[in-house]
Amino acid sequence: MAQAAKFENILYEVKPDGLAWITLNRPEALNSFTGAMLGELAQAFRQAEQANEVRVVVITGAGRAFCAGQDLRANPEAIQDLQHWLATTYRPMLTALQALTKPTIAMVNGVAAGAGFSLTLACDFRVASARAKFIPAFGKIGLVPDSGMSRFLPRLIGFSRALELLGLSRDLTGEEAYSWGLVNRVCPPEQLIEVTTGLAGQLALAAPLAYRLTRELFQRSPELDLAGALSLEEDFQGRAGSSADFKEGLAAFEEKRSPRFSGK
Ligand code: LHQ
Repeated sequence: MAQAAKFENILYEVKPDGLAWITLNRPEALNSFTGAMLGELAQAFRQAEQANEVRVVVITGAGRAFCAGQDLRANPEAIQDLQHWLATTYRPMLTALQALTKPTIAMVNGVAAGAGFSLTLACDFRVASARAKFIPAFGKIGLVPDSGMSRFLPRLIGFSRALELLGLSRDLTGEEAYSWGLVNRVCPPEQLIEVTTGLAGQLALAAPLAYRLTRELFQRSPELDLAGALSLEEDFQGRAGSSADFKEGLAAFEEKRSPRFSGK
């Protein structure tokens, strides 16, 4: 059953196919973040995590933009004390997003600037319209990357390219972002929903526990030496191997059919 929760700055809708669609909904300000919107996003991520029927979460923007980063007018306190603002508004939002055990996709329909660019990086996957633009923005106003960008971007595209983007305040089109390995899919704007839904549909069929543990292995391995990485793999494989999904995977193999994973 499709359901809609009440928010003022975002739209939240769960479709019958198990996709939760979260739409940043301030198109008149290019969906730039306000404190209220960041609070609603954190709440929506927690809601999606708790809802059993949600298999995949898609984040996008209403109108022509994905998100223009921090609203530079709406919250004067954000500009006065950036450290406090980041810690009390962006951090809870990003923590709730990272705590999602379900796959997350940023469907980048237009410009993604500053913290809006960062939000796309904090998602597991990025699907970009050819009309999308990734705009670092921070350097142009004398700021450093925030909202997780310093962690995510160099891991995705390497130190040198990340520093080129931020150091030169260089924008990337959707096509360039694809050729740099920053986005997983790029497509004409009119195919964006179809391509995103196709990817989400495939992810919804993946074994949820194995997906979650695989993501954590990749997140933690850069900080581990080989012995540490092997230990973590052994631990997680032990957990995956004692799951109902592993039994189902083996049964499906024997019966020459597609598996139906429950996440248990
Ligand atoms: C906006 C915004 C916006 C308000 C467009 N705010 N209205 C964290 C913590 C604390 C403080 C600071 O920051 C951070 C993290 C960050 O995110 S820093 C980066 C903040 N973002 C930016 O610097 C981007 C500013 N925006 C732009 O450079 C352009 O608007 C872009 C390149 C995104 C889009 O350009 P256009 O397609 O030419 O659109 P536009 O500039 O005409 O914008 C349309 C409207 O949206 C316009 O309003 P208006 O009333 O004049 O029609 C803009 O003022 C408004 N808007 N971004 N961030």
